Amino acid sequence: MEYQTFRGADVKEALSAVKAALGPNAMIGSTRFVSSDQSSGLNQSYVEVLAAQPNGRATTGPFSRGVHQASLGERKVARKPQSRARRQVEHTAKGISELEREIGEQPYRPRGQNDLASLEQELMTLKAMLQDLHDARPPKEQAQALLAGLGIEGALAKELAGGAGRGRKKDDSSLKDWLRGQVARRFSVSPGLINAPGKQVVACVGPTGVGKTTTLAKLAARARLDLGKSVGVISLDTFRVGAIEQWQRYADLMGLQTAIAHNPDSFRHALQQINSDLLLIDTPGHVGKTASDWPIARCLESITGRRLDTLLVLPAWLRAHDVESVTRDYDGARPTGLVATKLDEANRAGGVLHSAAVRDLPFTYLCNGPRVPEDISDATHDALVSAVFDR
Ligand SMILES: Nc1nc2c(ncn2[C@@H]2O[C@H](COP(=O)(O)OP(=O)(O)OP(=O)(O)O)[C@@H](O)[C@H]2O)c(=O)[nH]1
Ligand SMILES: [Mg+2]
Repeated sequence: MEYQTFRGADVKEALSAVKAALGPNAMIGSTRFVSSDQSSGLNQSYVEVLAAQPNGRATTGPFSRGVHQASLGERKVARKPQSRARRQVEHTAKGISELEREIGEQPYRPRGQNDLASLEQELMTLKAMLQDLHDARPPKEQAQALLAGLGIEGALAKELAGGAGRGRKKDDSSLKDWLRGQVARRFSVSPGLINAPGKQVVACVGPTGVGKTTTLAKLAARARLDLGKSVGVISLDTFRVGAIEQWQRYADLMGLQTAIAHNPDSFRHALQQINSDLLLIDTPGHVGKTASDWPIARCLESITGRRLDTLLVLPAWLRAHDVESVTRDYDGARPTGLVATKLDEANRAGGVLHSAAVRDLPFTYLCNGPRVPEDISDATHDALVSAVFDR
């Protein structure tokens, strides 16, 4: 099918030009709103429509360059606006009458009178076209598009969206509800980790600056103030400036036993010194690529006789691909659970689900701010689904 180009001040005007040249059954290949470079001092914007005859034969239009221009009011179109223009392209594959029906209800306003209203009308038309295209996609693709908007991608998105086509056709809102159920079923949670009876050790591992120390301080405060437990901290972070002083301040405020360990030997020594109900292990973010670069795994291995939970801490704004590779980087620490931090800073929080997917780890805590101890909550299924979907 050979397409010709038609231009007008707005969609309606361009379609009139199409109709005049190709007749009422013309097929529309695409419409686009073209906004040309204002610094050139030439005309700023117009609508361009590519159209062809339904039988596929091109006709010779009334304009020698093959571009059909409606009057465009008093405005002149730059000769080569495409080279510098910003474009919004919409492929429609629609008949002209269908398009005209869509915009028919809206009153025509000449561009010069009310540019803003006219622009709004065009945007509404484009939006309606996009929605049509979205609705015409198979349900599985629609579900994957919704998941992509939440930061859930690739194989995980495919897996969660599988089965979206079964049963009655779903609109966007019921498809979203269905996906919430999928996420709740697919991922496990382990809320109330520090509420367990008996002696317990919780270590936080993860990249630099993700919120390990802050999360542990929140847990220390909860255990001390809400549960009345004795709490000790061993910090393996001799790397970051101020790390030791930071724990000393928390220790003074909350009455914690603290120790610093520089290597596996001093760690074992500290383990014998601290006999609290809950022992927290803080680690530096820096991670070497080999086990010998990173003695923390050996430290954690020396913990016996107490339940050990090693939590991989990841910020909720991390993208899926990075989440997966960071999760693999921390295999050496043998994480048993996940903490998603910085939910308050994330536009999309679905990326962290990729960590649980690659290593089948449960979510334990969700952190949505830096305040100690307020900004932490147990990772229940409801809280996890809401963190991912209700942003
Ligand atoms: N907005 C927001 N900030 C957070 C959150 N958790 C921690 N922070 C802030 O993030 C910064 C880094 O937090 P830390 O707890 O020191 O991070 P870390 O992982 O221990 O960092 P390193 O020890 O340097 O590896 C601090 O300014 C915290 O206040 C959170 O959930 N939301
Ligand atoms: Mg730290």
